[in-house]
Amino acid sequence: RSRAPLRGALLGCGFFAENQLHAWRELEGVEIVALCDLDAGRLERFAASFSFSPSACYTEAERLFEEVGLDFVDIAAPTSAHRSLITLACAHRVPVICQKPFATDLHDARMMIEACTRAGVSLTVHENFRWQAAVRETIDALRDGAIGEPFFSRISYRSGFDVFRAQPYLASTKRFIIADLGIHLLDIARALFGEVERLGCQTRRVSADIEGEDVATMMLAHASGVTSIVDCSYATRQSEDPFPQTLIEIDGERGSIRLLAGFRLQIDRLRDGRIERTERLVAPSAPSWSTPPWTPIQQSVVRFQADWLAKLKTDDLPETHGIDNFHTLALVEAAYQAAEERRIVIPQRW
Ligand code: NAD
Ligand code: 89Y
Repeated sequence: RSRAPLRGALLGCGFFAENQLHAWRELEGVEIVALCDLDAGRLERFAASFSFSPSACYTEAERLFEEVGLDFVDIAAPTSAHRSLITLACAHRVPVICQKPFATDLHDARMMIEACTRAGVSLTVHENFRWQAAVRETIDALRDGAIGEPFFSRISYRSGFDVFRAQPYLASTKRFIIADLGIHLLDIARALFGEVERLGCQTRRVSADIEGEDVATMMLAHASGVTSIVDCSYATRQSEDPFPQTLIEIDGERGSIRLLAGFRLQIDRLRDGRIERTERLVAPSAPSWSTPPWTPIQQSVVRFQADWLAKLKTDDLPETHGIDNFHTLALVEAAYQAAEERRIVIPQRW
């Protein structure tokens, strides 16, 4: 007998929530039964475009939690709203998925993780870049031992794409590219090479029209012995903009991996004294609702959410559970501190 679908609510119905809702609708055994947004107009437009009845729509999360029986909430509201929403979820014993950056600082992060632990509620951070097809193939190639022990990497994201059109709030935030985008690259660095012992960082603001930094270059010393350079820019003008691709280079004792623009995964392996090259396309398959150039991100949302559902069935922790993601957030904090104080910083550990 098939089980009743899990009942979820989407809290925050803005730009990115659309992807999350589309993705839930692609997956079996789950249904978003209620929506919540503080902005009634936005909520109404969102609900209409996804055919929700007005009775499933709430402008106050508290009322939603009181009136709707839920198996989980998916929080796509801004970071500043996360703590109060997670506190409510804990009070109602409802498992949480929460968008990145999940906390405004590490103290906030600790409070939320501890509250969820006390309430016996699972907390998973919606960290999706490591689920992009091309990035996951790169992670798998490294873990399969394709190039032996890695010692150097560059994880790079350079674009001039106008992200402010869909996400205007990014122009007025004091902390921009590391908190918004670098966070994903730092998470990929952790997925590839593990925890970080020391971090240095240089930032710049190139665009005169925004408040925060739009360029950052970080150097990470991983406990595993790998050095990685994590660099990101939204000020890079190129005739062929790779947005939103992350490019990755990894050097290992027995070869090298290159994730190149155009989703080309190139692996050079040392075999019998010679270097042999393989290359394959690791492009994402586009969901029917995808809106290029966002396809790789949109596909990763489906994969992240599918993994969350799968882990629920096996009782395993999703990769980016709260404590795991605390370490990604700690790298973001360390990067800002390193840039501001012009020194190497030791990231906090849980
Ligand atoms: P947005 O401003 O377009 O949407 C956020 C919505 O949340 C707004 O409609 C707002 O009214 C609503 N909201 C605010 N406080 C609320 C509350 N207390 N309860 C209910 N609703 C509330 O923002 P966005 O671009 O959709 O970003 C939302 C989150 O998603 C951010 O944390 C952002 O970093 C993240 N994001 C993630 C990715 C990714 O690839 N993982 C991409 C883009 C954005
Ligand atoms: O908000 C950002 C994210 O998480 O992925 C890309 C993005 O939408 C713009 O930098």
